[in-house]
Amino acid sequence: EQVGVVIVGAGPAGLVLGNLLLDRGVDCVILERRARAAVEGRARAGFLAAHSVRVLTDNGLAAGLRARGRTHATCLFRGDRGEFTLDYGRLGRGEVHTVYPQQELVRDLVAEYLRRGGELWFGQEVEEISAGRVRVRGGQDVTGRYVAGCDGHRGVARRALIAQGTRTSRWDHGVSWLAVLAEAPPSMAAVGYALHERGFAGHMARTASVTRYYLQCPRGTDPAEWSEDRIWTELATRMRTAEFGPLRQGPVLEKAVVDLRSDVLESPGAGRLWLAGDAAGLISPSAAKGANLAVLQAELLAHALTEALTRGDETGLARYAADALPRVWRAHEFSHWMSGLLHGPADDGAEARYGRALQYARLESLRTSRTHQDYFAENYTGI
Ligand code: FAS
Repeated sequence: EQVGVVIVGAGPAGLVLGNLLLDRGVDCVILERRARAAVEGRARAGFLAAHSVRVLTDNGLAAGLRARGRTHATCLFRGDRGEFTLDYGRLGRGEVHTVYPQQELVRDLVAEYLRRGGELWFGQEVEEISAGRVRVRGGQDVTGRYVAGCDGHRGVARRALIAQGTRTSRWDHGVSWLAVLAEAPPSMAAVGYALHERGFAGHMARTASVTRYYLQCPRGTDPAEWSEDRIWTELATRMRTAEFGPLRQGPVLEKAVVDLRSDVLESPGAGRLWLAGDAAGLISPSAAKGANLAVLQAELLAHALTEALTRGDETGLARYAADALPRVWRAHEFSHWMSGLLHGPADDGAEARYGRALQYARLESLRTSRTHQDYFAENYTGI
């Protein structure tokens, strides 16, 4: 029989959407290709924006992050002219981040969705989506009045919408990051961004005993080229530990290469297929926005689908793009600016020298201009 909404994907977008729909009395089912343990164990994002915390709190989904999340309100920048700290919680709109690992949030959202009586089928890979019908590999078709594609950037839903003629806008930042997860306490109380002629290095707490580090690396880098020793040595160089003190080291739990690319679908849905999260567009992790945009879009889409299914009013769906895209593009613009701040040119020569001078001019402006610091804080934590 037909449900109200078939949701493809149990990541932040699909799970927030499913919980909000159940809360509004809309029947839905979530189809997730991975096993529950895999979904709940995948370490990715870690910084929740104030808006995301508000959405989760207002919808009874914030018990875990309230109990175990930690507010974060400072970031520091290191360059060849020293370091400075921005207490962004006292700048701009005074908003802070909540540090809460994405896999913990996903675990909370799965538990709450099931507690609310939601149907969530793990190990069900969707092969095809057409006009409200979803074909599951080796299983039966599931039909819904609407389908919500929350299956990430390489998902079926995105391909289905592009096949219907939706165009993408895309940007390749030309930079890759070696994303490292270390079993080591944070080395500093702030988010650390280090600019260095050898490339960017980043430090982001995840929990009291696990820290994420990033190292800018050439496109096409194989993570296997980076031994633990080489990782810590390079981080020490770029983080200028000789000048600012040592990093707290520990075993590397995970290392992966992330190519910094961004794209946005010009329309995140049409007819009976509507997308949210990475399926609707990918944003580079430079400014830690991806999971936060997923929550933003899930809330907007939950409202629009509820109106359509309970009152037959599709105005919200027709407005979804107009409501979501200005905020999505604001996040992309800031993330793009941030990428230009963090990453200097790899090669040398007149253009590279010009690019590096711009990079340091941005840093100097952020260090000295209170107006720029307010702008930074508002966009860094805002969505
Ligand atoms: P997801 O990719 O999380 O979820 C999609 C789900 O759909 C998956 O569970 C997948 O198994 C399932 N699926 C896919 N195809 C399917 C099919 N055919 N059938 C059924 N199920 C299917 N964002 C931040 O905000 N802050 C950060 O600090 C941050 N750091 C990051 C660090 C790294 C290394 C990476 C890779 C990303 C980071 N991100 C960060 C971005 C990241 O968190 C994403 O934006 C976020 O997971 C998006 O959530 P979803 O749109 O739900 O997609």
